[in-house]
Amino acid sequence: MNNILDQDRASGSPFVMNTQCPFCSVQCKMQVIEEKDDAGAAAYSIRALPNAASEGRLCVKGMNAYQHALTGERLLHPMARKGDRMVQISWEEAYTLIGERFRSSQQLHGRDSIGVYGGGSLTNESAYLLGKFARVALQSKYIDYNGRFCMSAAASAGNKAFGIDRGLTNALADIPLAKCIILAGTNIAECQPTLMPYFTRAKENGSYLIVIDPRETATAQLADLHLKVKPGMDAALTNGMLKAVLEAGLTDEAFLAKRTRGFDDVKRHIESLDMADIAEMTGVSEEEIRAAGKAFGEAATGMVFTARGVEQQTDGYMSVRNLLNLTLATGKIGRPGCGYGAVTGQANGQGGREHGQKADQLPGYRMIDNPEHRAYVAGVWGIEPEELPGKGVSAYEMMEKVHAGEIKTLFVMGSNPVVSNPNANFVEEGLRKLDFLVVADMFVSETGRMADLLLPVTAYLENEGTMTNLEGRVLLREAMRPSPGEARHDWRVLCEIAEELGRGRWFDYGKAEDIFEELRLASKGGIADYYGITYDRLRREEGIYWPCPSVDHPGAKRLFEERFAHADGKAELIPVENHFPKEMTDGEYPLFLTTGRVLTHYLTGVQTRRSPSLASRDVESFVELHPATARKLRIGDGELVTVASRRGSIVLRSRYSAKIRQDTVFVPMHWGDTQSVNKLTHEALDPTCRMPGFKVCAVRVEALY
Ligand SMILES: Nc1nc2c(c(=O)[nH]1)N[C@H]1C(S)=C(S)[C@@H](COP(=O)(O)OP(=O)(O)OC[C@H]3O[C@@H](n4cnc5c(=O)[nH]c(N)nc54)[C@H](O)[C@@H]3O)O[C@H]1N2
Ligand SMILES: Nc1nc2c(c(=O)[nH]1)N[C@H]1C(S)=C(S)[C@@H](COP(=O)(O)OP(=O)(O)OC[C@H]3O[C@@H](n4cnc5c(=O)[nH]c(N)nc54)[C@H](O)[C@@H]3O)O[C@H]1N2
Ligand code: SF4
Ligand SMILES: [Mo]
Repeated sequence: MNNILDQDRASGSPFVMNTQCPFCSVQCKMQVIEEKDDAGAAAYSIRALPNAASEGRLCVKGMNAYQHALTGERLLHPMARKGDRMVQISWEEAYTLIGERFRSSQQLHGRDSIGVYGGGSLTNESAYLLGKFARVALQSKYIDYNGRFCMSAAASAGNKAFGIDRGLTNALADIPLAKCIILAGTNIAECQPTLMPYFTRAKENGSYLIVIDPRETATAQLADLHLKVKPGMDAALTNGMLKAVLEAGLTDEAFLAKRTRGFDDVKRHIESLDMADIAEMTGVSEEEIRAAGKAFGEAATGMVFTARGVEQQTDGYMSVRNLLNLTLATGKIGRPGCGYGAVTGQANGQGGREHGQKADQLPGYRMIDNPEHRAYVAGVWGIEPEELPGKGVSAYEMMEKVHAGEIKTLFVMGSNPVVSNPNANFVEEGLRKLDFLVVADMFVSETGRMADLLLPVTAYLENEGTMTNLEGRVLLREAMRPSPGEARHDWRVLCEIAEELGRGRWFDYGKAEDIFEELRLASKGGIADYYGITYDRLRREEGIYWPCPSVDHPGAKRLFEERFAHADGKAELIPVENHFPKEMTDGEYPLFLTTGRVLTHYLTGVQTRRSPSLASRDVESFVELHPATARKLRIGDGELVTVASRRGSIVLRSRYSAKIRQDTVFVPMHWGDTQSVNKLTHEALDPTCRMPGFKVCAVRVEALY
């Protein structure tokens, strides 16, 4: 399909671009139409395009995304640090500088002195290439990406319980068929707004909706039952729901016997727990816990969704596993209207985690410490398996290595780590110690401000490539706007740096599709098998679910209808302990802080703070707190307050809300500098998936004046 309806811009006719939203994981399709008047002034309009996931809807972020891409604040030229100034340099000078600095870093301090830090906004092609770049061009083991903070708990839980990690185990079209739905720590109304009609349709069909969240969010307003849990207590709450299911005899014994292993241990463990204790710990009454467990157990069909509320915890992996225990114990998976979904966050949060940006993974979800997997990928890349480095460390642990001086050079592509890492003051201190920091971005982010070299890259209107949405459906994002200034595509920058480092023969691609062709091969036979997907098919069929092992395979919409992905075909249940957050409240820090999102901003806000229509709705951060809590602290509504934890303090404006628990305050994550909430968050990581506990720490709130 030609996505230029009329290229004759000189004649004043509109320039029509078909593309996909750069923000969340729904990946709504749209048209951006540019019209110029006689004086050359441009006006833009947006048209939603029909698309199986969004069904032709767009949210306010998607509608206004073009504003950041077209702002005058884009980074247009490579810039290098000269003293305390950044000066424009040419790409040739930038590559020469990288060549010199990377080579000297590795000669003096070893190959692993260079770290690579990627992101879930990158296309599959760039994410795949970034993994290959770290392993083949730099031969460093240190690569990880921001998805560690996003998807790692659910990904590990899916892998261990089911043998595979795909965001949704079924298509979105299954949602209206579910008779009971649990939304745990997921605020879909603000974070994936165009998905809401799937849930309202389910409700119209008689579905019972349970929302688990310490706040009454826009999503919770749709709920039949809202469990206003204490932050960090989802594992215990789920134990309570499992107990209710057991007490009412609502387990699916036939399913458990035939399709799963491990339930007996879970049963024994649940029987040993006391419901009154669980109610006390979680702040949810026994009646409500029983009502939730019973409603889910009794429903003929049901689905469970989790997002960061449950996952960004120091027991995120186990909390998700417990919700998978509940799904499996009631036999609600692998048939219409049944399944589990980890609601993926970033535009390519799904694809970005499948093809090798993760410290321990190679393309197609192959593992870097598995000799067969290494041999296969080395074969595709044309190197010896021994040349592949081993497993690195997770994103925040890379920051610890930066702080400790083990990583001396850092290459960041598609992330703003100084704002998005927990314990951000420590991270900032570490980044200042680097010998050389390179940031490839469309803007000068907070991390970019610290860089020695800034590389301008292209945005969603300019950069073609594939993205995998939250369902595991691969989509081709067409893009055709010319690059502004000297901005280059991420993948091209990687190829050119590899060339500079004398590794160009492994990075010889003319266009994004050439990289995808290699990715198909590299993923072939892996868990996330893309072999059967081609650009031609994507243009014809709109989107294709993985695994798709051959070009005549339709793609797998619903997983686990016959078997799970473990060798024995069975899913695994394990007992989960009641867990408390790493940092509890006390006299000095008496309130729980939880963090998250608002509708109109995206992640660290680098893009949305540059879109006037979005920025104007929330121009600054805030702390949401219950009026009763505020009155005790003598804090008025809309007043400046300090919010302090053991790690730092920030100044925010108070926002009263009777919708939040009285022992909890909420701060969004979309602002940096003096409003960066991660200056407060705790550095403790989940022991299995290395996810930080972004969703709970202890704070004190005081009036500033
Ligand atoms: N508008 C907007 N949309 C986005 C994004 C954005 O930045 N802005 N980011 C995208 C990305 S990358 C992601 S990962 C997703 C995130 O999507 P979500 O995970 O849905 O968003 P959050 O606001 O981080 O957290 C969800 C909810 O968890 C609740 N919560 C906090 N602590 C707990 C707890 O202990 N238990 C439970 N059960 N709930 C808790 C919060 O109150 C919040 O309402 O959104 C994507 N979409
Ligand atoms: N306290 C707290 N902290 C959190 C979270 C939370 O809920 N609470 N959530 C966590 C989660 S879920 C996530 S996903 C992370 C995200 O955190 P970050 O990784 O910091 O995400 P972004 O703010 O999207 O930063 C992406 C940067 O990449 C740039 N960019 C966008 N697209 C591209 C591209 O195609 N190429 C290149 N080279 N650059 C691009 C943007 O301009 C921006 O500067 O934050 C985590 N941090
Ligand atoms: S932010 Fe998400 S829901 Fe909104 S338009 Fe973009 S992809 Fe769609
Ligand atoms: Mo995320």
